[in-house]
Amino acid sequence: MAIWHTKTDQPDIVPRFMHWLEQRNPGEIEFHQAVYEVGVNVLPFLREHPEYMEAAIFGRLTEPDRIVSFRVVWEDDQGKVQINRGYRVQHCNAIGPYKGGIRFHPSVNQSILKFLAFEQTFKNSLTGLSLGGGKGGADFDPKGKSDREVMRFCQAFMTELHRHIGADTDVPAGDIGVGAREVSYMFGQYKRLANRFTGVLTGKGLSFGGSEIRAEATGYGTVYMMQDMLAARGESIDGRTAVISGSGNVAQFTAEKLLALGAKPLTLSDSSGFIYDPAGLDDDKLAWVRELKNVRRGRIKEYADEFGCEYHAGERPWKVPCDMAFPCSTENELDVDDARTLLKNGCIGVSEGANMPSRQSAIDVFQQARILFAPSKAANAGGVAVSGLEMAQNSMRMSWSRDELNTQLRKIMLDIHNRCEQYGRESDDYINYLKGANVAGFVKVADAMLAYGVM
Ligand code: NDP
Ligand code: 2IT
Repeated sequence: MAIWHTKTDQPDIVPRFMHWLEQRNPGEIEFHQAVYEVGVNVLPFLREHPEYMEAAIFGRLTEPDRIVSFRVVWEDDQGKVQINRGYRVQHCNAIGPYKGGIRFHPSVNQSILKFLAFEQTFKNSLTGLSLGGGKGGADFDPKGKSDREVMRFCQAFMTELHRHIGADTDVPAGDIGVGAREVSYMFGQYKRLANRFTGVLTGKGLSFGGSEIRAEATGYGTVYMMQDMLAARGESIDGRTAVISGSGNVAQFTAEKLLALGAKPLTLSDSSGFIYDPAGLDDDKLAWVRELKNVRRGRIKEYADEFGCEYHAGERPWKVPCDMAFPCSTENELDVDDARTLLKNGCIGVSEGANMPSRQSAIDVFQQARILFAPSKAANAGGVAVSGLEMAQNSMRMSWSRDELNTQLRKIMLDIHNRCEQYGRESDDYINYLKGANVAGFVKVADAMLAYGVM
């Protein structure tokens, strides 16, 4: 199918574009959703910028530079041969090497990785660093696997992936199911195969090229974004209640930063259910959660048993009354009914730690009610930003201090907030952070693509 073209003055530009995209990428519903979320702002913006339209920049950006898909074969502890499918979506390297996480989860498929890689390109642009967009993963489920099984899987996965990545080509990192353990196994295998010690992955251990603050960065950044949105309305986080979903990397450090700023986190969740602790988490309870999730790899239900609070099996936490909501587990975990419930209960702001956790209909509810809403590509950009700083440190073969990195992260998040404000302020003064993030992220990439000519 030929590349999409239309006249800029057509009123139905968004549905026409989406029709073209859906025909071209049948069945990839998460990818359609992610493109719509950007297109709904960027396509009308093109009316004032026909140079981008004539060069078909947005259409080109919906086609990844390349997708690598490969077989991953490994042996489990019983000696049985297991087969998984691995991918790397190298979406766009217009402004820097492909950069983005690796996800290990049974739901991983091409549509999910295309949506994540597409989002990553705009997110990475927003950080102000020189980072292109990519994403990878496999339909491997680390749950219930022994450390040795995870190690053998990671080594088998990297045995193919290593030929497609490199410190100046494509730099993967963690995502769902991929944390310090998995990054270490993959980095070790890359180093062995390539016989090179380079910054080819981020999120590494501190003794082998990792960066201070990388583990904390996504969660901290998600809270900094909420802090900046509240400040723009002359308000603060101190004393406010927060509902958090997830209990992995992003959720844990969202809770940690909220506590440091005087807020009260009330919930955490995993794919089995959520805990509601009306007394609020504290530093000791959070340390216990860290041990539960990162060392023992147990279920969040155990928190309710340990600290004597409510556990809601098979449910998400959005019905718990709160001032602020932080979805930090996965895509489409917050729907239109959840959004209405949050509003009814007095929620004044949402900052997305996960990627695309709110459905479009939920976003519409938040924006129509004029509450604060920071979309994932702005709110969770702190993680990849500190990955960018890890790459810079690796290139220099030096390390910055924790304080230095936290100061840089804080400034990057404030700059992102301000870029969203610059492009997203509406006639009634409401800051549409989604529009701001989409347009600001697009413009930088689009200008680079225009400069390169037709390719
Ligand atoms: P983790 O693997 O550390 O934690 C994931 C958490 O989400 C777990 O509590 C997990 O529960 C839950 N979860 C995962 N899938 C589902 C599902 N289908 N339904 C319900 N719960 C689910 O991952 P991260 O914390 O790193 O990632 C969380 C989100 O943040 C993802 O959307 C990721 O893309 C995004 N993100 C991560 C960044 C990072 O630096 N790590 C950076 C930017 C965004 P269970 O254990 O039961 O599966
Ligand atoms: O979604 C994301 O931004 C990540 N999983 C982190 C990517 C990175 O390269 O640090």
